[in-house]
Amino acid sequence: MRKAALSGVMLCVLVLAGAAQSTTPPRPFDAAREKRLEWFRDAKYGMFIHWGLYAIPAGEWKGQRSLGLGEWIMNRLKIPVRDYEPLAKQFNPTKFNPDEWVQLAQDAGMKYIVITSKHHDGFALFKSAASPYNVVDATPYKRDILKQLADACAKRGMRLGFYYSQSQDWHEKDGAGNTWDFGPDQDASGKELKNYDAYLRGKAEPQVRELLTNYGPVALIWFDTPRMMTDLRGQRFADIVRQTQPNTLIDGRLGTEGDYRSTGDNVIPAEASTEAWETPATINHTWGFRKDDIDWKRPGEIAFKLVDIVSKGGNYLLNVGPTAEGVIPQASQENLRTVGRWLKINGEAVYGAGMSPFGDEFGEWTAKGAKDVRGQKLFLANNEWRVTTRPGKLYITFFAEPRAPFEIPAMKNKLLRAYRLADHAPVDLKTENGRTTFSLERPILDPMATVVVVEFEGPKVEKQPD
Ligand code: FHN
Repeated sequence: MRKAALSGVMLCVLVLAGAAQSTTPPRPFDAAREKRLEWFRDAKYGMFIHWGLYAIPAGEWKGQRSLGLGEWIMNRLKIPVRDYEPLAKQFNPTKFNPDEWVQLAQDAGMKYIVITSKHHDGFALFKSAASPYNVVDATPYKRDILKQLADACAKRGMRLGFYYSQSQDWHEKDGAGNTWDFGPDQDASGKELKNYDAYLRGKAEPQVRELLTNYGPVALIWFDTPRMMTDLRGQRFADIVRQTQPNTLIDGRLGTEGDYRSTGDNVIPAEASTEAWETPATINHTWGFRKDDIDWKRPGEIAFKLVDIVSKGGNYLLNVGPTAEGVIPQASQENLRTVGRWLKINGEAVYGAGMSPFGDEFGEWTAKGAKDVRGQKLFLANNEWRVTTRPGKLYITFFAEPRAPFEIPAMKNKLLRAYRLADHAPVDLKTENGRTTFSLERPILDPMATVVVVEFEGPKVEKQPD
């Protein structure tokens, strides 16, 4: 019965695992790429920052509320460049304190920061010779945001990467995306109607070169929404990165040549993967600040998503959206810091930890053909516990009181001992008929997430055949 159910599940997995993630097949082993990825694979948790002129309207334009993402307001309301561009004259983030931002990321337990250097609206948060539409040349603030953040990161040992919208640039007549001022990018047959290469060569490529030249070591470039990004065009960006800073990672949305896979926004795959990957995620429902969105993810949700992702082999890049003044909303800060306090005690289960050797704990594909909100086959997730690993150790993180007694998934290795990670209190293991169980004192130590370490013989879990 169990076998039949499992093979049904396996079938769905074969058909659909790619659908929840990327459609590209796993790439051959590349030693140089693996070396570049070493820090990324250990880091697990990063801070995404979406900041730009869109923080000024913050979801409302001339009394009209724009729906959806705060940073898309120009596009959603079809605001002409001549009306949107003057926002730069109001951009004066006097409360921006880069040290506080980096401190927040550190308090939160995040190991890298990725900030929007230029989003789709075309405005750069850095001094650029390629376009005067930047924070130094076009605003009363006049100071390079990225330079200040790069200095603060360097001082505090925080890795810094830059988001760069390579394709969409609504400010430029030849960039992709601004159909309301400059007409469609392509006709129905796919023929390009703008001089897209003029934009790429005149603004995007030089700006990416500036980012890689003027701010010290760049952990990664986070390209996004690769429209009309042919292999040749993508390769031009990849060449700039590789030639300027060979250790800089390229995310999965350049359109070609990424070092790791980026999932869809807020998408956590149903299953584990050995390929490096990252989930970019919002902490409320927008990336750029919106004054009406205060629906923050709670610390428990954030902790669950982080451990869920790590147990599947990925990284969690969690976004904050600062206000136009330069303040990261207080409530989101508090939630991040709560998770950071948990990580201070339980980080061994997260940083540098390996994925689950099991997988059944993730849940199963529905057998009834139901679809999720994205129209894909529904995965019925189990969110009670997750497993991460280090040589000779399993970290079982409980997000709810475990069923008592809790049965450790079957494995061939001899189990040696168990204890709570937070206080090292021993946990008794009981083995009967080849099944090992334990019970935790109630209520469990930390209702947000309690980690039990189980030590076993040998470096790696050897699974029992089903
Ligand atoms: O259009 C962008 C969006 O504004 C945001 O930057 C996200 C982050 O992953 N990327 C695009 C949508 O996928």
